[in-house]
Amino acid sequence: KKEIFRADYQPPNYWVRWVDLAFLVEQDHTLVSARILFKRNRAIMDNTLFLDGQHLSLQRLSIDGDEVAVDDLYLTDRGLLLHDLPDQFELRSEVKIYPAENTALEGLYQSGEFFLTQCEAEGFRRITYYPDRPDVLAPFTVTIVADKTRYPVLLSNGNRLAAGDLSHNRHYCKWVDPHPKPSYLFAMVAGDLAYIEDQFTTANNKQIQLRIFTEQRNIDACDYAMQSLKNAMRWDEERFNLVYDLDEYNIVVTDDFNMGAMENKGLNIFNSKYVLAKQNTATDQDFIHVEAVIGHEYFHNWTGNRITCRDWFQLSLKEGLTVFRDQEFTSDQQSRAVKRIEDVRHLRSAQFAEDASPMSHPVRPDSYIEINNFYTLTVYEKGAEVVRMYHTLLGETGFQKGMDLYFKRHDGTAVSCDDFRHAMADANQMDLTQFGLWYSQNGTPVVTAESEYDADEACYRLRFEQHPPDSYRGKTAWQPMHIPIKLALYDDTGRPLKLNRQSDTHIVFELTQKQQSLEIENVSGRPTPSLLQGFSAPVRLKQKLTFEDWAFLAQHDQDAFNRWDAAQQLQQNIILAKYRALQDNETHKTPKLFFDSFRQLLLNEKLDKGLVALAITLPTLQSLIVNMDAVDVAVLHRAKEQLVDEINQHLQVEILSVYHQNHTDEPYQVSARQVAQRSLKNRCLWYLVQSGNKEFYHLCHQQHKNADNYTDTITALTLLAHRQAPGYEDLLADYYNQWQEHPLMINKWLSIQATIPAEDTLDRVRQLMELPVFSLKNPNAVRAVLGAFCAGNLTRFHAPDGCGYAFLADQVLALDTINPQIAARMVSLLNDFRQFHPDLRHQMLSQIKRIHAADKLSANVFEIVDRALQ
Ligand code: BAL
Ligand code: ZN
Repeated sequence: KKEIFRADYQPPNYWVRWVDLAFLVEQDHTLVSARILFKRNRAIMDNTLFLDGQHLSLQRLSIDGDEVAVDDLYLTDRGLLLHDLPDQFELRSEVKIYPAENTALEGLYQSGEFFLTQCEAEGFRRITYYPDRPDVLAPFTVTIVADKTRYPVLLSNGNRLAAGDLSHNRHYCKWVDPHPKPSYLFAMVAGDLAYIEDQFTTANNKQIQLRIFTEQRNIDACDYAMQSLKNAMRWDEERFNLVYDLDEYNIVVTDDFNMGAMENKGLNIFNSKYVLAKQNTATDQDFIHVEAVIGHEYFHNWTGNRITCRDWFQLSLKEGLTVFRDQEFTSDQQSRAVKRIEDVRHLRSAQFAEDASPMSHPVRPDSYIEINNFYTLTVYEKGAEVVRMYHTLLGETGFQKGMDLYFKRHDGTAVSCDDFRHAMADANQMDLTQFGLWYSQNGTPVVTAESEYDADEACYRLRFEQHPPDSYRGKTAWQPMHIPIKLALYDDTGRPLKLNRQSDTHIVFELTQKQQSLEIENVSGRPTPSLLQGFSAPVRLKQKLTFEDWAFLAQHDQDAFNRWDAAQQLQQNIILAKYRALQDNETHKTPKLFFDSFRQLLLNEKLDKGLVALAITLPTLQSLIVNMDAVDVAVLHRAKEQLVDEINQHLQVEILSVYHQNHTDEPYQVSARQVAQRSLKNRCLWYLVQSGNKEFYHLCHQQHKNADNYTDTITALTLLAHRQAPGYEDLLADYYNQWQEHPLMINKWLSIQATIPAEDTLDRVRQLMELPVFSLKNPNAVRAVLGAFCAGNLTRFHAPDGCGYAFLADQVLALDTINPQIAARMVSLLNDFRQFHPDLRHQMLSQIKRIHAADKLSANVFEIVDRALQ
């Protein structure tokens, strides 16, 4: 289990000029023949070459036509070392692989009756011997030969060049990808798949053939994904001036996938969760996720594929940037305010937790044992925040200038995060040296803000100070970062003040020193500050605002994000006050101002309803825990429930009326307006059902029965099941009978039950895992049961007797022999052990130790538990 360091990067000894691959696909094995042209890297005087290769059965190998006996090779279970090589040579090899036995879902594997690949990050080495590293780029041709009846569809990257019949009922298909690419972007598929097709005409008037392939039973659920693809292609042309560069764009859908989707050049492979969506099978959120992930993979064509990563430490170069791009796409298609709030809500609960955990790492990590453990919220979501900060500092025009220069300099190459930063800096003649710390320093910086109003001078001063995160683990002393703080000030009527000579009502203050002050003159009364608007930097902001200040901002802030955040702060303050009171056996009385503020938001008809729905949604336990120490989960849960009860006591009439106002019989559409309306309505229903009142159970049953869309049906079913309201078991049974042949639908059914907050849920979970619809081999099912139970049912996972932790550890150990990537994801659910009460923390740690001590742990799981114990 070797640790790999960023500082040890060496360019390759040999480049690859050309790759020809041939696959002979049989039911029980596949023969892979490779012809690879190598050319020495003149910058390096070394004529040895290491070819990665794992789980390959080497049949033969030749160099420039000379056969090398397999016994004479330096062959290990990691690859093949070649010596004394000429400056240029042709390597030919033939290996045998067994895709049907590949449960790790990396390399070539089987899903249902078809074969497909997943190569990022290091799956290609399970297909053939190759320098499997992202800085080796080559054009590929691929020929696939297979039985025509079993595998009528044969796909690979690029454009289809030829196809035809062969003897013995076989056929072949030949693909050419002219764009040099690293091996992680290779893909192939062989199977009996149906498809839908469409065309897209690019800005330069080229017709692109678009196809989505899936098993026949799902063919009617791909239309939304196809429309999303066309929207994404148009959007990338309009917003970024980026045009598609092949004749074809193919997407293949599978139920068996470790990730969400994969951006292989010209041949994306998608987890079915992010393609299949119909009115009666997908929620609004499912539709929005489909659009976002289709966009994300498409956007990778330029940010990831045309310009790729020099090494895996630079992963955020493509992922942070592409997440930023998909966030912008969704913001332009849906509600910008809602999208921003949802993204930040996720960042602050989950990424901040990662940043504070033993797995804390910089956006550009310095070392890893298993790269798959670094496809993290930090690399992706915090990486996207870093890109967003360039945008905040440079503005849209400056940012686009930076992007243009980035493409001009680096198209067709493999580069680093620093190359991106330099392009942004040079295009704008700006010094972004200090900004580079966002890539190298781990943890979430803390910013404190204090204010002072001088009535005599009519001057308002804001004093900021930045502090290192507790989890900082760099080798050098922590340095102050370049932090953009977007801000506004409001007078007591809620009007924004003019902050400078240009009369701007908001500015971006650049905090670059440890302490720094901002003075605003001609301020005629003490204003209320709205800091870090739009969450302009991924920091923990600590400011001394009163309950009244937060209520004021919740009512007046023109920045939608900060308005929502103010409402959250009020809710959080109350829940924490109740938590402390419960611990001290006292009662806490919620101030009237809280209910007034809540009512104002709930009944505000001028606001985006999606924003109202979010503003009246209480913080999740997870988002509270991340800001607390020694958490007693059961007490925290009770504190939140108390607040829900009080909201119901004070505002049930209003909540019911908002429910009815928004419960319309308009035909279903996934429009931003309707999505917002449904989210508000269903949040109201949540409150009503939480009251335990039979009348509202009835209302929920009615919604379940009469809904014309899956959002309303599944919301009602979930609410009834979570309350274990009369009739819920029958509804669950009916659901199972209707959908048992549809894995995505069954996964939702599994998740609903895994998140029932009842004493016996763990027993239920164990029973669910015995059903034929569940398999540890299927990552979506694992996430739906194990992931949902451990991350979405905190009171049960953190049961005081530790049974939740022991259960997770058992499953991790079983999974590790099947699919180490998914096992590592699951064991990471113990990573926030430091946040909890010692009674819980010790039990979490003892399960981590138990896993650590197990025999034959994968590198994936080992790295996570080993870090936890350091
Ligand atoms: N590159 C792995 C999947 C994704 O981020 O698109
Ligand atoms: Zn990506």
